[in-house]
Amino acid sequence: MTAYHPLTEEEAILYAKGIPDLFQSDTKLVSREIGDGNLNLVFHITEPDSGKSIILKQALPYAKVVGESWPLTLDRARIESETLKIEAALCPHLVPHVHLFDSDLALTVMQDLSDHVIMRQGLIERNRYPLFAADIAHFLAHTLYYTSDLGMNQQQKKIQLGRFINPELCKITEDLIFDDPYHDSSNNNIDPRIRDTVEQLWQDSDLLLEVAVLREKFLTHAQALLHGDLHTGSIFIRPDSTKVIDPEFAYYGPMGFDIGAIIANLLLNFAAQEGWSPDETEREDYRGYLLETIKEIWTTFDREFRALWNEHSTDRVFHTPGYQDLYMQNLLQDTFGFAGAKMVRRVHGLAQVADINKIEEPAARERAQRIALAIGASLIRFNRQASSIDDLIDIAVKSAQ
Ligand code: SR1
Ligand code: MG
Repeated sequence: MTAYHPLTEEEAILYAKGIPDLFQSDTKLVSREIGDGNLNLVFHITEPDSGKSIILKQALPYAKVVGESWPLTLDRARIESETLKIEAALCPHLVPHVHLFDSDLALTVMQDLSDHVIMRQGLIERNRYPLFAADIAHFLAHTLYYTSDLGMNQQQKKIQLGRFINPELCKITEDLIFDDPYHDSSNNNIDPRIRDTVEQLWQDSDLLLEVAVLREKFLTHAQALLHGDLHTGSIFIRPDSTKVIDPEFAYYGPMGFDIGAIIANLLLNFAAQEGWSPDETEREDYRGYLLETIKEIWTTFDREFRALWNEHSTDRVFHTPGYQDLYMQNLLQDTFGFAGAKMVRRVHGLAQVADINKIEEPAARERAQRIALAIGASLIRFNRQASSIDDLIDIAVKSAQ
């Protein structure tokens, strides 16, 4: 047993050499720490002789984005590796393969996906991913259905839920998404150019009420095992392949939180096209692609989720006439609300997004921030009236005019 300590690049090589059946004995390995996220170390280990490579991901005992003053449980590494295994059993082609998990070092050894790109960067470069909508809808339908009371034994679900109580990571979400952006919190990072609009949100009682309702759902609605942080930085992508990574925020929560997260991040890129596509035709063309993708995600998810329910749910009461339609409508409404909350937090909260922040021209960046805030706030205000994914598309198009 090795006592926990953050590995150096050299130690990561020694660790990798000790993994049975992975590399040749006495081989030369090269190690690079490439973690660019908010929380963890990520070592990329390659064997130049064979071209083989792996990733060692190690949790730090604090939030890297803030520093050692923000301690953070190492148990999130266990939650991440166990979630990846559940997801792999349900959709093996959509997650990285986990070779092993070392609980002493809070370290997961997994498949190297560097032949893919992080989707946020791919979208910033205005690439298109023809399989993405179907892939992510399949991922959402299968992971959410099969970990819920609809798709698994309800007693087993209660036991499984106990393995995914993730209080510290949930607290981050409760604060950074459902609290800080709605008052003058020191965690916020408000661009002075948009402070007027942000302060208006703090006075918007209709909006604040909806955020309180959404927060309560996040706190209490243990519907399914969520990924918990399903933004476009948690997806590795190629035109022919989608891989969902990083489920360290996994817990039992409301399904719409995951669906809303991915839609929110596509809409953030939609807003950011103000800066990335100076040519109006090109901008509207790419925005059209993003909106079509969102629509396809929801419609495919809805179809697959209902099919799983119709074919596999054995609980008599779940087949009560009208119940499924009501359930899916509630899910759509939650998706609107959580998508809105996920957008607002990325504009002036602690953790923002490159789609917007890397726009160099200040006026274009400001326009993107304002569009993102307008879409996010509208989705939150409107969420309980939503009846079709087209309502979301309308809100996005109107907010960008
Ligand atoms: C302190 S962690 C900040 C954010 O990074 C993660 O990706 C989550 O979205 C979290 O809210
Ligand atoms: Mg992450």
